[in-house]
Amino acid sequence: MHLVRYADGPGTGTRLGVLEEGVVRPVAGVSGFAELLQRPIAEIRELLATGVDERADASRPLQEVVLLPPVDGRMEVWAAGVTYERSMDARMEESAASEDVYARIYSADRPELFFKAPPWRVVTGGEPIGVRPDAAITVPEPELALLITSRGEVLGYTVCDDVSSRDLEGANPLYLPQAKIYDGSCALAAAVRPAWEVADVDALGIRLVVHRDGDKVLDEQTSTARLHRSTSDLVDHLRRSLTLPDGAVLATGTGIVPALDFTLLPGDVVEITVDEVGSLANPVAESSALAWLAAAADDHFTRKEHR
Ligand code: DO4
Ligand code: MG
Repeated sequence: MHLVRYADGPGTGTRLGVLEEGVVRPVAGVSGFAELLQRPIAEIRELLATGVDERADASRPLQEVVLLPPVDGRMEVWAAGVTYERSMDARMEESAASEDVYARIYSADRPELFFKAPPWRVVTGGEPIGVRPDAAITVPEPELALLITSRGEVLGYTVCDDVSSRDLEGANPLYLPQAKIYDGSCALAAAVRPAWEVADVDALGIRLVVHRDGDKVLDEQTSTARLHRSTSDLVDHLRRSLTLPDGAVLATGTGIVPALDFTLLPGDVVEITVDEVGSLANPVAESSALAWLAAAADDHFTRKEHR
């Protein structure tokens, strides 16, 4: 079972639904994840057990709805960095002048956590991710993402692409916000797998494939077993002195970083799979092609035109 936020017609607003075997059923009276994440997990589970509208005329085949990113309201997307040894090694290589910054954060008690996106800037499967024209090296970062409630409980998991301009951060770590936050830099799979359905979050395979002109130009794998921090520790640090009234998405860092001579190009397609959680596929475009996102925040059905 997955949870999804979706629109099922122009001007109808959004709904929260349960997706099973290609059919979406609405959860009565809930319009998105923000409303859900204000509640304790026990209450959410009760709602999902009793509040799903089972009437045939309320159900929709998956292909008839517009799936939306699983973030809305006052939710925020945050991300952790340098949580895998591979990420530490890659940052040290790309930024020779400040390599000890990365070695120190990898073993420090306090993790690197950075703001990634407000809900309206997030794209989902089928929608373009962006490369900045002023960056020479753009990479996908395939990450397990947690949906956390306002109380810090983990509701479920989804797939995140923390698209990043590698050379900007490599030139100076203080460029991190520009390397990480721009149009098309944050993609989240629409479908959220409830945490209680995932047996062991510490042993999930993650795969990244980049397709270009009919070839696979990148095909790499890792596992959350290599994550150097616990998900509960990351959530705990995020919530220190930070109120999250509608909950948040927290991406847990990448364990796959391509070699330094690799960059994404417009026309590529990035495909990420996290075992038991789901998959995410996005075409790559110049970030200037993502200007429609701001308008799509009010008219969800228009997103269909950009897929
Ligand atoms: O320090 C830069 C960010 C690293 C990151 O995003 C990651 O390790 O996933
Ligand atoms: Mg990352």
